[in-house]
Amino acid sequence: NSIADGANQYPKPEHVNYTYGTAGFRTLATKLPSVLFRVGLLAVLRSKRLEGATIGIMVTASHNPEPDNGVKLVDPSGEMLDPSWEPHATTLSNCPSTESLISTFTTLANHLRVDLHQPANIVYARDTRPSGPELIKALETGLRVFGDSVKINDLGVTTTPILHYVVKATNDKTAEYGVPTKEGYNAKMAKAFTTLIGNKGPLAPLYVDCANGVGAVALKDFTDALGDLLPVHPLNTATTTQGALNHMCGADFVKTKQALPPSVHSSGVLSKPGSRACSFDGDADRIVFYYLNEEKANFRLLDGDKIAVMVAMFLVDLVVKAKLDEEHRLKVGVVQTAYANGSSTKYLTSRNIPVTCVSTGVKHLHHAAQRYDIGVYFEANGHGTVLFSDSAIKALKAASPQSPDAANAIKNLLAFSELINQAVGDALSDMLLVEAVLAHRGWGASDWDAGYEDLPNRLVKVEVPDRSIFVATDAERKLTNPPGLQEKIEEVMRKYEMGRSFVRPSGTEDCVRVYAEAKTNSEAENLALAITDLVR
Ligand code: 16G
Ligand code: ZN
Repeated sequence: NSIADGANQYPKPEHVNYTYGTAGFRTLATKLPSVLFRVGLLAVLRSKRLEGATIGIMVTASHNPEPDNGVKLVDPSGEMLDPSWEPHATTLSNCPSTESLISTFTTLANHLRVDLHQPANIVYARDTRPSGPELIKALETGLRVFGDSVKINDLGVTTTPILHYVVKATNDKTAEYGVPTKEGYNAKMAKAFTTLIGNKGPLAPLYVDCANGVGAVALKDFTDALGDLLPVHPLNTATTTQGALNHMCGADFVKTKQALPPSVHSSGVLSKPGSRACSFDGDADRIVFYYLNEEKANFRLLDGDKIAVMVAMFLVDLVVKAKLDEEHRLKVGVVQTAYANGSSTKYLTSRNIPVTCVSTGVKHLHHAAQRYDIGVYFEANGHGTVLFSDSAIKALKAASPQSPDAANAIKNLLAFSELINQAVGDALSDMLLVEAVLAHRGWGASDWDAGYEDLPNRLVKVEVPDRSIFVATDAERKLTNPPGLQEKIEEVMRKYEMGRSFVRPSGTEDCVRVYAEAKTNSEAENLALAITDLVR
């Protein structure tokens, strides 16, 4: 099979313009076969360019509705595709004809100095979407163009974070990171979680909304491996029911609606005092927690900001307890985006925990977190993880603790580094992280929630004729274009107590997003409306 055969089999639809954005390619699944074929070609190029290092390909559209699908590439370190290669993905996907695809591919291979005789290794997976198998076929056609020089590893139906883990573990020649399989990942997490919980278990039951997606499968596999330490009750696990995926459930629903999924509400599981639940998104790389407030049965959201704050505070305490000498006093920092609730940022800074603000999108947070010894990063929407630097791990392993307390703290810090996915945020691993911290603190959901009170906030989606005229700067907190708009926004903002608002073009949808927060609900509402008026 040649590029020509595959390209003819999967022609690019006319009048469609693709962009490899923050979430890779994402659109209606019916528009994607040609893209998948071409992504196969690009993944092989990247692997060959890196002398056969394993590249990952994930077919998913995360929290999007079921008819959508998408694809993104994972680099050998387990991180997102190097941004300098994103334009190559875009270029290949938009070649209008077989001829132009072949010539663009050849030019690209030359320009990138790829030796096509090198081996290539590719691992791929898909979520539970019904369009997945067809798209995987198109992808495999692309991979097969290069014959035996390409070795493939099909993980089947798996979560995004498991794919990232397998890529990272496969490329880790020291084999320290873990066995490069789903089972290896589950065993690694189960061991670390067992170390952390010890005789504190079994914990209180936890209800998990799986968004009717692949998280249900991963959760079942994991709990089978873990045993009874954490009694997990999965909800919304209908992975084969048509139209169920992400419908009225899942992390995105809960965060945007700031409400319980109706299915969780009607199940009544949260009405028992002290109960808590969490929601995964459709590919299980996002998680938010929630519970019902005891007096009023009000819905209370524990989002990515709440997770970041609790986890960072806890890790700082462990570092202090570990009494590593001053030279090794590991610096714990937090990375957020402009969407982080102002109260969370204030809470952290007032406790001397450094906070960095970066642009939206996991890759930006991940890179900023790498600059701390222990970098906690979370988007408010529940994407996030904690990164331990190599030198932090080295210091922990080399430490000679002077007390049982210090020894314990070091043991726990190392166990956290094993429990937490170092490649990308994982709903499952983050769920265990939260549970472990709660168990160590002896906290329930309301104790966790008591740290700070979120400022009331609004997120508005504004459709504009041309969103490309909106250019953001300063980690998307300000606009440089259209001229004069930022000044107007600030003028309005000043009229609201604790008012903060920003406008940015979406990276995933054809719209502009307006975020506003202020001291009261109605002020947040009015501020959002006033800024929306300026944008329209
Ligand atoms: C993508 C990002 C997510 C971000 C969202 C913002 C990844 C894996 N995903 O889904 O982190 O929150 O885009 O969407 O980076 P927006 O640009 O449409 O607001
Ligand atoms: Zn996702």
